[in-house]
Amino acid sequence: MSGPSDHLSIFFPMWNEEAMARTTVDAAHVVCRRLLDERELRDYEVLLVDDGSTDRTAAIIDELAAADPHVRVVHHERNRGLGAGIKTGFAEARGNVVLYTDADLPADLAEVRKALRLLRIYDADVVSAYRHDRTGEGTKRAVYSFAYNWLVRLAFGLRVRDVNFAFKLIRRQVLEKISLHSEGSFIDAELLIRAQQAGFEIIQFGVDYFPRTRGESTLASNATIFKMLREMRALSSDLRRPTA
Ligand SMILES: Nc1nc2c(ncn2[C@@H]2O[C@H](COP(=O)(O)OP(=O)(O)OP(=O)(O)O)[C@@H](O)[C@H]2O)c(=O)[nH]1
Ligand SMILES: [Mg+2]
Repeated sequence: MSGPSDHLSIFFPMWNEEAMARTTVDAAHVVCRRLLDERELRDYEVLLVDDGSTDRTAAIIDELAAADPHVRVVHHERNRGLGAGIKTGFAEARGNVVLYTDADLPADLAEVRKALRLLRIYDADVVSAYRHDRTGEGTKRAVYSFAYNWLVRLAFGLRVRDVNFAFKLIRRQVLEKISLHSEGSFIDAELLIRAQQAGFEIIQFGVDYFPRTRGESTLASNATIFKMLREMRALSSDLRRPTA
C-alpha cells in the first residue's frame, strides 16, 4: 500500500533549463507541501539531474539545493543524453515512490495527487500518464508519437498510449528489480517494457498537456529520433527474450 507513509521523490532530468528551473522547483514544493499538510505524504524530495548543462542551470539548481534541504542535485560532468540522466535519477532517488517528469512541466504537477491515489487504490506499480490532446506539440510530432506508440506495441506487446510522455509515477521496487540500458530517448519505452515483462502492473490516466513556454526544445530533433530508433533496434533481442 502507499499513503501517508509514502516518501515521494519528484525527479526532473535537466539540460540547459535555466529559463525553467526555478519555476519548476517552486511548483514541486507547492504541491508536495500541500500533500504533506494533508498527510498524503510522509516526506518528499525534489531531485534534479543536470546532464552537463552549458548554461546557468547548474549554478541555479545548486543555489536552490543550498536553500532547501528538500532539493537534491546531481551533476553529470558532460552531456550524456536523456536516458543516462534518467538512470542517474532513478539510482539516486530516495523515495519509495518516484515521479519522473520533464523540467518544462508538460502536465500540472498537481496531477501527482491523482497518480498517488490511483497507485494506491488499484494496487499498481507504475502510473503512466497520457495526453488527452497532444495537438499542442504540432502535427508532425503528433504523427511521429502515434507511429512510435504503435511500433513499440507491435514489437514488444506494450499497450501504453503515450510511451514517451514524461509523467510516470513508479514504485521503488520496480526500479530495484529492472535494469535499464538506454542512454537516449528509448529509455521511457525500455522502462515500461521491462516493468511489464517483470510482471508489474501498469495503469494509465489522461492529463491536460501544456507545451513548453520557456527555454529551448531539445529532444525533438531528427538526430534524437534516429538515436532512439537505433537504441530500440540494439536492445530489441534482449527485450523480446521472455523473462522467467
Ligand atoms: N538528461 C538529459 N535530459 C535532457 C536532455 N535534453 C533535454 N533533457 C530534459 O528532458 C526533458 C524534456 O526535454 P524537452 O526539450 O522539453 O523535450 P520535449 O518535451 O520533447 O520538447 P518540447 O516539446 O519542447 O517540450 C526536460 O526536462 C529537459 O531538460 C539531455 O541531453 N539529457
Ligand atoms: Mg518538453
